[in-house]
Amino acid sequence: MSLTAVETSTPASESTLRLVGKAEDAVEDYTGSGYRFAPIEEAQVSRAMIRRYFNTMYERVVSDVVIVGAGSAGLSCAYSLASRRPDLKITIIEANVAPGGGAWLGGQLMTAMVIRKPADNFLRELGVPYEDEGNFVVVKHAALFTSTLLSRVLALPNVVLMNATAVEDLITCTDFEGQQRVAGVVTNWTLVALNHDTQSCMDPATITAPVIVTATGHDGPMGAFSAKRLVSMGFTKELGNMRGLDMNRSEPAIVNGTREVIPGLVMAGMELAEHDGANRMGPTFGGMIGSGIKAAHEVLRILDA
Ligand code: 48N
Repeated sequence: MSLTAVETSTPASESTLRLVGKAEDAVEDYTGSGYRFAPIEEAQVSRAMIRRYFNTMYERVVSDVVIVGAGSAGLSCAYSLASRRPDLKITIIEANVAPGGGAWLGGQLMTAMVIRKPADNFLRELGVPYEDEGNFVVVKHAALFTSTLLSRVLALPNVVLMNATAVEDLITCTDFEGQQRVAGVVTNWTLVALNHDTQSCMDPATITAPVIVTATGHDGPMGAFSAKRLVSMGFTKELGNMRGLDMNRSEPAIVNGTREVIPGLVMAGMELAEHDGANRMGPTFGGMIGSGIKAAHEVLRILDA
């Protein structure tokens, strides 16, 4: 095996010249103990991550659309928007390390996911198999829907997902007509956002965009984040507070109610139930899909106005 020095791309004083092999030394041999990887330097791994992450962060401080919350509503919105408008720079901010929100399970930790018609159309668009039960369909495991949706969203070149990142506040401004509007989000890494009372000030960063979609859900450590912030900022008098479970009332109310709640801010999914005081629907997800798609239409209405 010919050995060549691999120099990390740092000044000679810091570089760690190490003798490693070359890519052609990699061997995929499962027959015995002959499997060999191409050589690598630790610095190459760190630099591969750092360069991409911070280049993306730098580039997306001005986005066309920011979507807060990568649950079923936020991801349905992201897919509908990004797949139809490849020209739009869409940045998804998700507080959890794992995106997907509450859509990894059906209900009461059971795995099958119920989706009422006509939201099954979206499953066919994504290529998610299901069992047809007449008025509704069942995806055998919620993770099959959510992982397929997530992979389709992340495969779109104009979408960036910043997970483990929290929206800590909304950016507001006064537009030319003298109207207050939302103009972006204030962000921090979630572990920082959850620890503000353990350190002195750990300031955030910002991402500005002409339209923000907020789909932060109704539960979890930051559920209904923007709805609550609109109240504390005085944009909204009080929270409507989500009502009891009524599947037949809640799903159309949330889909049809998805809208620009204040200039520049479109609200979707279960966060809207908290904002409007709509009923909850429990373990059926067609309303989240429909609300996400409606939010995408709202974004295009605003951007194309
Ligand atoms: O899945 P969720 O919680 O929210 P939705 O609206 O996409 O879907 C709701 C749905 O799962 C239900 O609740 C079902 C239908 N049940 C209804 C019922 O009656 O019980 O996703 C919200 C996402 C989560 O991943 C959060 O981590 C994230 O939003 N999030 C945030 N991300 C960034 N910054 C924040 N401040 C923030 N707050 C929440």
